[in-house]
Amino acid sequence: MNISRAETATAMSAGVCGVAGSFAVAGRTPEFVVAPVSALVVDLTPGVVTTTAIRELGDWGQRLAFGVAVALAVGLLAGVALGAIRIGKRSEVPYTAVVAGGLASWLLAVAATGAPEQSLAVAGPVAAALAVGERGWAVGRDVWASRVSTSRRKAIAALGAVAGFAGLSVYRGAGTTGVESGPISDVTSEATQREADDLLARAADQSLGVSGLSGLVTPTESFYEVDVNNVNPNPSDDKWDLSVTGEVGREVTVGFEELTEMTVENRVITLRCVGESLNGRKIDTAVWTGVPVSDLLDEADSGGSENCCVLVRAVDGYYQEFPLGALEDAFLAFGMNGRRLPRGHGYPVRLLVPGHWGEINVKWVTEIEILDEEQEGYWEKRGWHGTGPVNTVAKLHAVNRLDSSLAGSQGDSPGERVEVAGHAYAGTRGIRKVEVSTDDGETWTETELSDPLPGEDVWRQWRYEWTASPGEHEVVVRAIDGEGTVQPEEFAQPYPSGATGWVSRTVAV
Ligand SMILES: Nc1nc2c(c(=O)[nH]1)N[C@H]1C(S)=C(S)[C@@H](COP(=O)(O)O)O[C@H]1N2
Ligand SMILES: [Mo]
Repeated sequence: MNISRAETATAMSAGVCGVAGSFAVAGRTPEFVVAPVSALVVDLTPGVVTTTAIRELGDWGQRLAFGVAVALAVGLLAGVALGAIRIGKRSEVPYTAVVAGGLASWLLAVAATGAPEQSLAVAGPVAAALAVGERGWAVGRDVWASRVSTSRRKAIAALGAVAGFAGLSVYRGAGTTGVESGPISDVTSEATQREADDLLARAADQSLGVSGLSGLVTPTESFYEVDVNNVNPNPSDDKWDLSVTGEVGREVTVGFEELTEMTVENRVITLRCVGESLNGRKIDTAVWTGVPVSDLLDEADSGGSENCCVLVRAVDGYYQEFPLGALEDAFLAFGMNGRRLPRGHGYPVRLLVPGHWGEINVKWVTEIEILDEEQEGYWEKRGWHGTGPVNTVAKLHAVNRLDSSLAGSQGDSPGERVEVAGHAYAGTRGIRKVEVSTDDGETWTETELSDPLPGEDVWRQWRYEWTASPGEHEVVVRAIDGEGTVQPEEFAQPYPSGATGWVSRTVAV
């Protein structure tokens, strides 16, 4: 069976236009046709491949997976279009291919996304591309005939139109973000809003204000984000609920409104991903607003000591298992930095488990199942050990040459005033001290620490300043946690249990 160039070009154009049209309408939401394809790609990728990609490619691994999904979706729709062209060829009725292609691509998109209306944005452009193909390449009985050639000018115009449409769609879709998050006072009391705002002000106030060092609370838009899927769920308040199931006295389900009517608190909590490199930046802090999980657990009567653990499930198919004990201090957050949780961080409600690696801080949480036997969670199935408490770390993120006029008290001493700074975090163990060495670990000095913010699970900033003589200095930093334990020196990669070791950096003066 011969496929002409005109047919291939038309089918590919239909594929591109279908995906582009979908993006223009749905943006990066689950209604975008690529979303289910991407989820499938992620799901079918073996754990070793995922883990290697995380190690070798970092965030690019995820972009690559998304690129593959886009290509697959284009290919799938092109295949549908090609089938439609085939049918059209056998029919005497004009525009059979257009109708067949439009209908088939709509059905496919509905099957994939479950969104009939948005799927019209796939079918329309596919049909349009087929119509342009049929009208543009050849007219009359020889439609789609393999030897019919077209003028170069027509071909270029058609490709230009496809590219233009795709460009406009990307531009339009990029602005479609799903839920918009208003202030928490939309769903809770003004007093809670004020308290959150006060905590934010206090964090800003207590930040050491070192140039190049982020504050004690991370602005929401720069808070790191880790998702197993490339497209985040987009649940609404009224469709969302959370159930406590499994080994419980009684199953309990709460809707969003009910949850916000429970005892609401603000908490400052730091999150850190087990997959981040030793001096990486997948660690951040926010003021969270929500309710203690223990209130729900009591209601469900989950207390039995025969129960070891819990399995927490989310809208995106993510699930994590961890000890029941850790859940008892956990928090169900619906606010972040004084505003509703943004979609990327788990709208409408996420779990926060103090002192534990980010991975069990399940976003878009929907079910807490109490288990009497252990199971493996999403990342543990892929070889990670990230359900426990975080490792202690002191980061070194800022190195500043200070204005020499500030070094006045040093008189004529040769060298330069140098400031080094970073954050230190030890989960609920807390940070007691951070020490720095400017001679590769020979001697150690205590650094200045930011005043602690309220909360059990909050990082601190550290800062140190000295006069460095000309030459190279190996600066090393280590934290001592609230129990007096020095951060272990031995280096380990993030995989599988989180990075360990002391961060060091060469400072040349
Ligand atoms: N439902 C769901 N929850 C999730 C994830 C996810 O992919 N899906 N990623 C986890 C991981 S690995 C981390 S480190 C944290 C990151 O939270 P953040 O994106 O709000 O920073 O969320 C955790 N919770
Ligand atoms: Mo993570």
